[in-house]
Amino acid sequence: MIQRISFLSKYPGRTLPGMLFLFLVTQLALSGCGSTLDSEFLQAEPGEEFSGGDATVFADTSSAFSLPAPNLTFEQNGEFKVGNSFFEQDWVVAPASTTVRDGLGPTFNGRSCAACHNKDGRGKPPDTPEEIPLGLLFQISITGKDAAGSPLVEPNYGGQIQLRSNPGIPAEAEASVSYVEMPGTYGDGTAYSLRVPVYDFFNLAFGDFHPDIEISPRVAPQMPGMGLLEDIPESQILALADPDDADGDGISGRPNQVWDFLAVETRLGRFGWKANQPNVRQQVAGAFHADIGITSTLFPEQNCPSGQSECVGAPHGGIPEVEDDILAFVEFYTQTLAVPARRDWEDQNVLAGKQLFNDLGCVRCHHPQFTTDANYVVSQLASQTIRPYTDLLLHDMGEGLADGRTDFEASGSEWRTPPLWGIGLIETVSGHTEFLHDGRARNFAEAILWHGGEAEVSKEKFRQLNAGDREDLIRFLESL
Ligand code: HEC
Ligand code: HEC
Ligand SMILES: [Ca+2]
Ligand SMILES: [Ca+2]
Ligand SMILES: [Ca+2]
Repeated sequence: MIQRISFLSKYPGRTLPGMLFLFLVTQLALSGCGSTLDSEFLQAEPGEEFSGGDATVFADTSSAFSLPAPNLTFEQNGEFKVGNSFFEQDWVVAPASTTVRDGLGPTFNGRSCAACHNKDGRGKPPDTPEEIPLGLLFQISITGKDAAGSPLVEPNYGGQIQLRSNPGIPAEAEASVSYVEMPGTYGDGTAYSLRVPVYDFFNLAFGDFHPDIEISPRVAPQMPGMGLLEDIPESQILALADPDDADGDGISGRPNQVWDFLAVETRLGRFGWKANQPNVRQQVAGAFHADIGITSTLFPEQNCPSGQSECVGAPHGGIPEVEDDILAFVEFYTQTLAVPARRDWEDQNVLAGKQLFNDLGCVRCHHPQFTTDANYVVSQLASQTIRPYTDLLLHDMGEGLADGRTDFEASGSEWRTPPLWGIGLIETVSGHTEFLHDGRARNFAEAILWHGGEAEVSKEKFRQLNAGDREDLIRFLESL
């Protein structure tokens, strides 16, 4: 039996044209808002090309996301290289002669970190309904939370759908992605089309999904700058939160509060599309566990729901499968990947686009600048002026983008503002421009046009721009 998840089905009784009508009504209501332009950003700020402070690299080739922070010591560069090798190489089925890299699965989504974060870049949904998703995965849960605030796992399938498995072990399901086009027009009459994803799940190996299943499709983000994001002082992030919209600008911004397995308490969430991971260590160990099937001291149990007998009975690759020192190398590697410098930051059109990025209110969520904390495990990343263009907070982005899955404090329509640094190089590194949490946007314009909820006013101002201004704003994004 096929289970289908589509974003159209969230509008009960409404077919596509009815949904378009909804969009139109909102647009009319908002088109009265004007913006007063000031010219604060029409000049380059000193040093603004250094997106990652001292951890910036001037690189614009396909390896632009893969370089270490330039100021690592000789010894640290060695650790980075070891971490890099464990990030790139495939894990193998246990038992194997290469005991340091065995323990893959029994079920998994990718054989290595790099399988999804190829060249440390951005994953994407499959090009055809026949292709098995790789850089796109599905986190799942059922309605409710456990004592730690975590989403409740689906009883037969766990917290994620593993589409791949070792020989003799059933993969949990097959999945296929297709799209329905949803046409729209800019204020100047130019037509565009947005694609609405539709997900089909079939060959479910352990029975139908629980009736209350919530499914969140997510693509693999690019890797640069994770250590710098980890070192943004919590106080600076919380200062940007406005949960009740006290300043009345229509934008709230809430921190996610998530379970930290090492600290054994709730901490500010920073990583992932809903900020459901508190730090790089847990993000990396969680990826080993859920994505590759590799246990660690942080997540020591094989990722096998109890009803999956072949999975439960399969040989493991050691206790744990990834040793603590290797986990630490991959953590260090992830923390110290440099951020590429801006390109064309002094170009007049780019600066005009930057002005628009300010005037349209994009900066209210894509917060331009922070100073990292003076204390950090990698001292070279401390006290840096960085320009990540994120507030690391959750925002309600409207029904159109909603996955309907709660994730700790994040509701079904809330997403973490993604960092925009490096985003202009995704095309060079990863060979595509498929943006947003599930890769549904095919370019920058579509990514902006999908913004709704708290970003509806910003989106609408963008839709009303003339073609030249739209182009300038996109030139700015390309320069990040
Ligand atoms: C099957 C594909 C896949 C594999 C394999 C994988 N990842 Fe990921 N990675 C993702 C997805 C999807 C996300 C977003 C997860 C979320 O939103 O919760 C992600 C998120 C991340 C993030 C957070 C990025 C951010 O912007 O917050 C880091 C860091 C990361 N992965 C590192 C790793 C490491 C290290 C490995 C190997 C141990 C790995 N990943 C393996 C798909 C993958
Ligand atoms: C209310 C907060 C908010 C505002 C205002 C906002 N954004 Fe976003 N932006 C987000 C969030 C949250 C996402 C992720 C949504 C998703 O993936 O479903 C996002 C995603 C994006 C992406 C895709 C990023 C990626 O990694 O795939 C781009 C590009 C972007 N925004 C640009 C803009 C521009 C340009 C503006 C102004 C016209 C703007 N945003 C206004 C919150 C905001
Ligand atoms: Ca394993
Ligand atoms: Ca599973
Ligand atoms: Ca506000």
